[in-house]
Amino acid sequence: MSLLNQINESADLRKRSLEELPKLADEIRARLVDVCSRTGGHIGAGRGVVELTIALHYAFDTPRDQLVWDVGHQGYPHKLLTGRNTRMETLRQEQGISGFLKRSESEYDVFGAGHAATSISAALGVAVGRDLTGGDYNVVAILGDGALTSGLAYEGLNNAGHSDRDMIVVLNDNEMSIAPNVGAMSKYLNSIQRNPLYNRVRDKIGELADGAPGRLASMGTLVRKWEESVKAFLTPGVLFEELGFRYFGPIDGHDIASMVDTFNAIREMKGPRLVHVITQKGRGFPAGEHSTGEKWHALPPGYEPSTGKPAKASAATLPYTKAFGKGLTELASEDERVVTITAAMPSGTGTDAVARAHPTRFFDVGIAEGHSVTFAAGLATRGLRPVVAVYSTFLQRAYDNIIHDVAIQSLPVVFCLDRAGLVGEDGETHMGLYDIAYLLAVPNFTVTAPKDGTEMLALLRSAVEHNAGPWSIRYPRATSPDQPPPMNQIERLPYGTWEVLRKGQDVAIFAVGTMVQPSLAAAELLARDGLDVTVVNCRFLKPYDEVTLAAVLAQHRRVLTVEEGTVVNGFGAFMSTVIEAHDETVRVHTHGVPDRVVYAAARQRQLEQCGLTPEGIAHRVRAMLESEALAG
Ligand SMILES: Cc1ncc(C[n+]2csc(CCOP(=O)(O)OP(=O)(O)O)c2C)c(N)n1
Repeated sequence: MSLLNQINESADLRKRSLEELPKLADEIRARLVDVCSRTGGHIGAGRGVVELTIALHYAFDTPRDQLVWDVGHQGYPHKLLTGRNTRMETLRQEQGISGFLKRSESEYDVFGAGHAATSISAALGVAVGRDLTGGDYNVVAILGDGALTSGLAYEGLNNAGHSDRDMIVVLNDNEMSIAPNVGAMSKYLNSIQRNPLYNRVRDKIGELADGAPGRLASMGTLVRKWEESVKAFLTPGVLFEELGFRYFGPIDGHDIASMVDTFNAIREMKGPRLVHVITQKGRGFPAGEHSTGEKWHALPPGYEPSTGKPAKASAATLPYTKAFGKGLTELASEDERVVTITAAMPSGTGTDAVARAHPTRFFDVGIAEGHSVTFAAGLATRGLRPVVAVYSTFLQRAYDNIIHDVAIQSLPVVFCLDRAGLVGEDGETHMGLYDIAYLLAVPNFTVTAPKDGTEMLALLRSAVEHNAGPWSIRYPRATSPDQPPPMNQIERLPYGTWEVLRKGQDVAIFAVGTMVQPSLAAAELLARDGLDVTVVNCRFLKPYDEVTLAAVLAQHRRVLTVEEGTVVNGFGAFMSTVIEAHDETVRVHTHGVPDRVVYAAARQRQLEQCGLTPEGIAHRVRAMLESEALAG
C-alpha cells in the first residue's frame, strides 16, 4: 500500500521509520507529476523540496512548530503531507486547493504567500508574537536563494539576526530563481558550495571526528562536523554569522537522514540559526529536451506525465507576452537607447527574447522590483530609454520608487505591465487589479491600455519616443485578438487620444484595454434590443482625450465605463469626477472588478463572475437604463 495514502497529517509521517522515507519521497514525486499534468502548476519548485519537506515535518512537531514557507509555490509536497492529498486534484481550480499557501486552507499554512521574500519577516513576527504571548514552539522560515535577491529578505535577516530570537531559517539553495539566479549573493552561495578546499577539509575532519569519544560523538555527526570543526577552520557562511545567525551547512537537501539529523540537533538551540540546504530544482524530471529547470518552474496542464513533453500550444493564437517580447526586441534593434529590465521574470515577461538579441542592454536584477524601478530611473538620467517589464502584481512592491524616483523627477521610464487584470489559476496573490488605481494617482504619469497586440506595440513605440515622464502600458494574461505586424510597420499613436469605434446615441461605453472587444460585442447584443450604443476605446487613461470626451458628451446623457481592474479609484472613478465637472447632468456608471478578493478560477470564469463579458456589460447597460426608468 502506498505510504502517502496513509498520511493524513504530519503526525502519521513521524510514526514512520527513517528508512521508509525515501520511498515516500518517490511517491510524492510521482503524485506531483500526475496531478500537475492535469491541473498545471509550479511543479519544479515542489519537486526540488520533496526530501526537505519530509525532513522538516519529521523533525519538527508540526503544526505546533510553525513552518513559514516563502512564495508558497514549492508547497505542494507540504500540502500532500498535511491532509490535502485526496483533494490535490483540485489544485489551482475554482474552490480547490490553492497553488500557494493560504491560512484559510490549513492550520499548517502559517502565513499566506505568493510574492517572494516575505518569509523571514513573517517568521520573525511569529517568533516575537510567540514570546510576547508565552508560547513555546519552533518557528522555521524556508526560502530559496532566489528570494535572497530581494531587499525584503535582508531587512528580515538584519532584524532577526539582531533580535536574538529563537528562530530557524532554512535556505533552499538550488541556484535557480525562475531563471538561473543572478547577483553577488548567488555567487557567494556558489562559492560556499563549490569551494573544493573547504569540501576536502570538511570531509577529512568529518572522518577524524567520527572516531571521537564523549559529548561530541553524541551530537548529530554532521552537526558536529560543521559546528565544532569546520567552522573554526574555514567559516563557510560567514556572512550569515556576521548578521547574527549560527550557520549550518551546506547539507545535501536530498538526503533525508542528514537533514533530520541536523534539524534534530539544532532544534533545541537558542537564537537565530540558518541551515543551508542544497537542492536541485525539479529533481527527477523526465530527461530530455524539456528537462531544463526554467521550463519546468511552472507548466500548463496537458503535458505528458512520462516524458514531460508539453501540450502543443495553438499556433493560431499569440500571447500578449510573446508579441510584446518580439516587438520590444525589434524596437531595441531600431533604437539604441532602449534598455530592458526585468525583476527575475525574463521568460514570464517575454523579455528573454530581448536578452538573446541585445544581451548588453538587458538586465535581470533579481526579485527586486523596487530596485528595478530606481535602477531604471538612474538609466533614464543618462538619456537612455529604460523599459521595465513586470507583472502588474509585482510592481506593487515598487510604489514608492515609482513616485519618488521616477515620477517626481519626470523621468522617461516605460512600464510594461504583463498579467494586468484577472490572472486565473494563480489566484488572489497574483491578481493584476490595482495598477490602474495606483498609477492614475501618480502625477506626470501617462497611463495607457491597448485593445489588442498591434495597439500595444504602437503604444510601446509612442512611450519610448515620449520625453516627458513615465508611461505605463497594461496587457492581460491572454492571447491577443490579432497578430501584430513587425515593429517597423507600426507607427506611434497621437498622444492622449481615444478612438470612437462605434457611434450610437443611447449610451456611450468608455472601454479600457481588454474591455474594448467585449464592449463592442455587448453593443451588438444591445442592438438586438433596439439600443444604439457608442463604444469608445479609451486607450489613454491619463491624459484622457478631452476633445473626444467633449464630443461624446455632447451626444450622450449616459456613460458606462468598463475596465478590467478594481472599480475602486479606477478609470471609472476618475472619469466620473471629470465628467461631473464637465456636465453634471450626464449619468456615469462604473463597471469593473468589484471591491473584493478574487480567488483562483479560470480567467474566463473570473471575467464572467465580474460581469466583464459581452453579456455582463450588456446587462449593466440595461440595468442602468432600468434604474433610470424606475427613478422616473
Ligand atoms: C515579488 C515577486 N516577484 C516575482 C515573483 C515570481 N517568482 C515566483 S517564484 C520565483 C523564483 C523564486 O526563486 P527561489 O526563491 O530560489 O525559489 P525556488 O523557486 O528556486 O524554489 C519568482 C521570481 C514572485 N513570486 N514575487
